[in-house]
Amino acid sequence: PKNPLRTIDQGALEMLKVAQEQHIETVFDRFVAQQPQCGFGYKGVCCRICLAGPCRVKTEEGPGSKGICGATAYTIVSRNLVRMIAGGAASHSEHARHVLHTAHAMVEGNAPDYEIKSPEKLHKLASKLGVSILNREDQEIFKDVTEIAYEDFGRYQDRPLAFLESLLIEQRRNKFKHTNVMPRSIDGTVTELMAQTAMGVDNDPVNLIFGGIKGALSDLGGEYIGTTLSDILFGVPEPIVSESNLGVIDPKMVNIAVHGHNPVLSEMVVTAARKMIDEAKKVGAEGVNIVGICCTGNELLMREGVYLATSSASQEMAILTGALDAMVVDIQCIYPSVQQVAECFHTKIVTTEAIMKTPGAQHIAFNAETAMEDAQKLVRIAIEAYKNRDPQKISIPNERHKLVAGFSLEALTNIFSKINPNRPISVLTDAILNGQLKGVVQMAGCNNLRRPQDESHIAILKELVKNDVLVVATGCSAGAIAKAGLMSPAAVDAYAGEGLKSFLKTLENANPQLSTGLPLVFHIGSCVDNSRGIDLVMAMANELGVDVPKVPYAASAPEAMHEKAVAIGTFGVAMGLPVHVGAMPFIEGSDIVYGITTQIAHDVFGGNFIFEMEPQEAAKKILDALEYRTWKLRV
Ligand code: BF8
Ligand code: SF4
Repeated sequence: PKNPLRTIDQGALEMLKVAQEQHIETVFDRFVAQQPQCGFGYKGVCCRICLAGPCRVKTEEGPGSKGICGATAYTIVSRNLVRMIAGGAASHSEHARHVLHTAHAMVEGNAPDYEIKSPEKLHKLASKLGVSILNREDQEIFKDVTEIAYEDFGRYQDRPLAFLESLLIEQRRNKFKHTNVMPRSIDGTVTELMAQTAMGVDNDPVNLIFGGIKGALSDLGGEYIGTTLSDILFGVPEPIVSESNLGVIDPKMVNIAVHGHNPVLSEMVVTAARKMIDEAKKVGAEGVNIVGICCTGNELLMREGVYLATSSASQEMAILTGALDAMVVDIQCIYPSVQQVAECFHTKIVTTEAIMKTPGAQHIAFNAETAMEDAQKLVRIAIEAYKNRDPQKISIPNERHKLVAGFSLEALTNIFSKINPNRPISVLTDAILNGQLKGVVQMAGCNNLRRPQDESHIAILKELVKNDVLVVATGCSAGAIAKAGLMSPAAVDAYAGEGLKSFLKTLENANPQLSTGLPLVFHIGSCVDNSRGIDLVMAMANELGVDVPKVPYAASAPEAMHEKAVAIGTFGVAMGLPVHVGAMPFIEGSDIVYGITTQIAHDVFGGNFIFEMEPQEAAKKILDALEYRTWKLRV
């Protein structure tokens, strides 16, 4: 059938009807058209890393069981997996590098539109990195910090990534040192992995996977650079009220979607839009409405309260409303199809980064030096496009839900400190030890249409909160939850178990300064902000006086899709966490690799993958993993 119900997002469902009526092709059609997907690729046993290939593992035994060079299934599967991790690490780190370039331009005096919004975060980070803060100007301190970050990208001396090291507790630092997976530079590790996995090099699956773990730790280092520097430049998120789903697109306003991941430009677009209301009024609109998609949306939601229009699998739907005047994209998770859909409407797609262009779209190169000017140009493109709207084509779903976001670790710590100022994190760990909470789960990751969009996110979430798990969420998992109206205080009464409910109420009562009730789920940010989750685990391990494998904390990526998600899951395991993944990675072609990721990883790092596609089963397995840890903590 055309467009079967492959989403549970009510806003997206409404727009799918429009797509069908107007015969506009979307990701949901293409998913169907791709079935059945290649069995060799799915199992990870297709190799095309040299021109003798492509080779496939066709038989159990004999010459057909290997590639032309003799590479066996375990070699091919692990090389492919490790290359995905390298791709993820490269992506997150490229994002971080861009934030770093902007920060650096600012301290050099070449980016006048940026400033240090959070000196507190700068001082804290500087101290952790060993940068002196006594009697020094913030600009000078920040300069030293950016230099260390640059070293982290390119260091060749045998010293570990400074940002990563500053994030880790001692036990993890030692573990990574002893297992030889501590990266010394991000760029160096990604390059090394490409070399390690090239034709005729490493074919030992254990050595390859350990290389992958090093790559994943570089990814985490990159994420942490991205998160911390963004916090310094744009502010540390604090609880903030906003709304989500496609109904936030306002027919009376000039609507601009900012889509992708990097806040450096989109932050400026928000500021520019606030100043350009009069220009919008001249074309008959009431103002300029910025809405977010994917992680750029999450970044702006967390810091500015910008509406979150939608998440990855439904990105085309924002254009189908007919009321989106421009979509400004930066990098990652942007479907090439947005331009094709936009051509059916008046919507302008504008790319802004040198490494991300799309045929037919306009490109406005973003420069840190001229950021505000560039941002104004972008807003003006949308204002111009507004004039070309076709009122016949406008149909915006009514779906919009209130939400509370902005839970950085600083914000959480602040909330906990109202109960225990000296040991804030003990508020959380005590609640686990005394049975009020079952533990913490970090829900992360993407949409993957192997199951209906958002279905697994929501099903797993409901099961976890019912069982008194405190859920923190990032990326498109947070998006799914927000769009469904479950990131609101109202959802607490409807879905939380008694323990979680009373925990949240206690926090609320101790925090009368909050202008809103606490939500069912704590939104901790974009995908690079998975590093905030790791920061929280470290704080919990410290508080409990144990290493991470004993902390009742798990991660879940119910609809993992991007290479970045593969990297995140892998560092989660290395960090010592049970990591549920609801979309099978391409490793089933090798029992050995499957065993390494589920068993050996556990023996060495104390974390392991849980591959479970069925959401109810997945929730049960996650709860079991938490329960086991809590039980061990108590005995
Ligand atoms: O970095 S969750 S689909 S938008 S990769 Fe992409 Fe996945 Fe969404 Fe954000 Ni993360
Ligand atoms: Fe085939 Fe080996 Fe070349 Fe891969 S590296 S394509 S298995 S010959």
